[in-house]
Amino acid sequence: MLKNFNQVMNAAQEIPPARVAVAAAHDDAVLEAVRGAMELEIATFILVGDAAKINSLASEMGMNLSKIRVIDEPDTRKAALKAVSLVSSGHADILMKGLLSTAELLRAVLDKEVGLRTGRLLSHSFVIEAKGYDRLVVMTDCAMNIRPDLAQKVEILRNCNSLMHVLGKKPARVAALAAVEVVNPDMPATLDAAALAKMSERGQIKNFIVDGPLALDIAMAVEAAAHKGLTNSEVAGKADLLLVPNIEVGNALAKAAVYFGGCRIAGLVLGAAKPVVLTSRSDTFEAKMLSIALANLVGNYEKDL
Ligand code: COD
Repeated sequence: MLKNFNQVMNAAQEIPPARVAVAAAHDDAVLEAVRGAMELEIATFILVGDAAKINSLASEMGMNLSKIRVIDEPDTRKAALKAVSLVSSGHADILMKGLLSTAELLRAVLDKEVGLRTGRLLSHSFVIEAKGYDRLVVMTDCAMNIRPDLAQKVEILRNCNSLMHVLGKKPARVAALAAVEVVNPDMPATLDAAALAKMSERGQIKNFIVDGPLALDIAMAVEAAAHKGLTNSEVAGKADLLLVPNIEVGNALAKAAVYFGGCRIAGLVLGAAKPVVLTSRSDTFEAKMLSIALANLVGNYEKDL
């Protein structure tokens, strides 16, 4: 079981390095992550972006680019398509977001010609390391699907299969998040959460134990669950995975974890032909490096499936 990001980094160093194609790589945090990942030998890189900016940033940082292929494409949309095509053509194993918007990168991933579509729904997962917890906690979907319906929430969970396997959480305990623990027709999130819990109970969702609706405190704190009398839930207080109702909740939750909680975070798009490293542009180089390590572990596991 991988209980924290140090264990994730160690595990990633034990498997072959991934070949990563970076879209719009002309960014200092991206280049720091590239340098860090190469030093730890968890990845090699092809950088697509504004080559003049990449070279000048690298020289300011004292970074040696001699072992890295740089493809000059200053236009971010074209850089995204080029990086995606390097992955879909087998020249790279993982796609990584650089200095461009999430929507721009995702549109390239969904491109009908060169994209990484699989016919499945693609979704995003954050993994957070929160102080005081004995496990890494996954949050999904905080960045891609804006307002998923019930069927899409089931797909979003299924996309987490490999990630939860890599983290050693099978079956993973899933809290379908809402604001309360009772079904309230005025709060649509509670209806989906209750349906997902029943689907899980009836075996319609494999590899996960889902309970909901659950508020965040009840999902994460055993004492809070006991206080509210939720002592017979298999998930309350023990959640491994937080399934959020929509992108606003997810985005705020993930950013609160980083900015208020000081958590380390990693982010991936799952369900595509290959894993995609997708963190916010403002995330640290460490978050990007942790995401590369995790993406490599997930990709390495999936190649043997
Ligand atoms: N999985 C698989 N296929 C998809 C998905 C998905 N999640 N989303 C769209 N598609 C396919 C559709 O079936 C269609 O064939 C094509 O892509 C276009 O669909 P649209 O018109 O809905 O797509 P877009 O380009 O308008 O939007 C897709 C985005 C992923 C860009 C959009 O959902 C989006 O902007 N998401 C939020 C991203 C974001 O801003 N995140 C910020 C937080 S960091």
